[in-house]
Amino acid sequence: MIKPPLTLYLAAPRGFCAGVDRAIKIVELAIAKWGAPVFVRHEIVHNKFVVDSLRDQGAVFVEELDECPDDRPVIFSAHGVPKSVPSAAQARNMTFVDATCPLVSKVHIEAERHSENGLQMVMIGHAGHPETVGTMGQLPDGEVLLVETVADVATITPRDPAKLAFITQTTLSVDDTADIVAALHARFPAIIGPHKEDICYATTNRQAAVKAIAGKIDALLVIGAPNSSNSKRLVEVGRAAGCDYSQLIQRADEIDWRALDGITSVGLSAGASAPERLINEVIDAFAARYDLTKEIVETAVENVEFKVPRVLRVPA
Ligand code: 10E
Ligand code: SF4
Repeated sequence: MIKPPLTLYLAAPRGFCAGVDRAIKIVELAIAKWGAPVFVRHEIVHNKFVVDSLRDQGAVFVEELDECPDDRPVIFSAHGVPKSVPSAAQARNMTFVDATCPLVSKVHIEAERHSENGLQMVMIGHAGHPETVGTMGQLPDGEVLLVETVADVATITPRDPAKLAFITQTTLSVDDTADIVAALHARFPAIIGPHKEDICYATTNRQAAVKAIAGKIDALLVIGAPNSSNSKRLVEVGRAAGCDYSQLIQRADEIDWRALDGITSVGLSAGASAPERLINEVIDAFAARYDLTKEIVETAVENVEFKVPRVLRVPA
């Protein structure tokens, strides 16, 4: 069979970020240290394949702390938890390890600092997402006003418009967030916040890499889970940058080959929680059907690494 030619543009960076890498290591090291079962509150990262593989190693995934016994260790997911969660674990004398990404913890600390300075917070984020729930839960109810869109900015009613600060979820669209931040500054000139927003390096870099390929491709495939905020944003960025056929897939068997009929170039990226083996699986699936030329489009080099908590470090 003669295979049709196809160029596969591989966005770089893509896939695992330092916070995901650390969170997975935390679960593995906790199982090695304490044995199975180790409980994990919420999916450690939003990826079924990561979760399944840790479950095979002895992790038990639950949504709430109430579902964990007092006498087994529990890990909090990389997305962060409201303050009430570690407090409840402490009250029950549980062993717990917080796998919240340090870049999410940084936002928690920002919120607390502003609140101590008498400012009410505005959070730009997605309602109900565990990171937003965790970050808002650093402060008492009512202290954080959530905005999801530019239109929401007009609807919030702060206690004192002169005493406001904003924070953001780390995985938002860089461009959409810039618009929301501009609307906040326009309505509340005294609002203070980070230099731009709190979107992390990994989110920013993956979106920039997708933008760099979107103009050259007939289709974009992003590997990631339907509940992965940063992965979904990559699909939106691809569409906004001109690639109309931008799709989120969990793995190779979700590729709609009929929709790709007649195309000659495809872009491939992966969310921060998608393992590289799923990326390789997709590349192999293309290689089986096409005479493939691979081009890596690298827009940034990442060398961020986060240490695991001291309790899990092997003594030297
Ligand atoms: O849904 P998200 O993108 O927030 O999470 P994820 O598990 O897909 O990727 C890792 C990102 C985290 C932990 C949030 N900063
Ligand atoms: Fe941390 Fe960013 Fe990865 Fe979230 S996406 S875990 S904030 S590095």
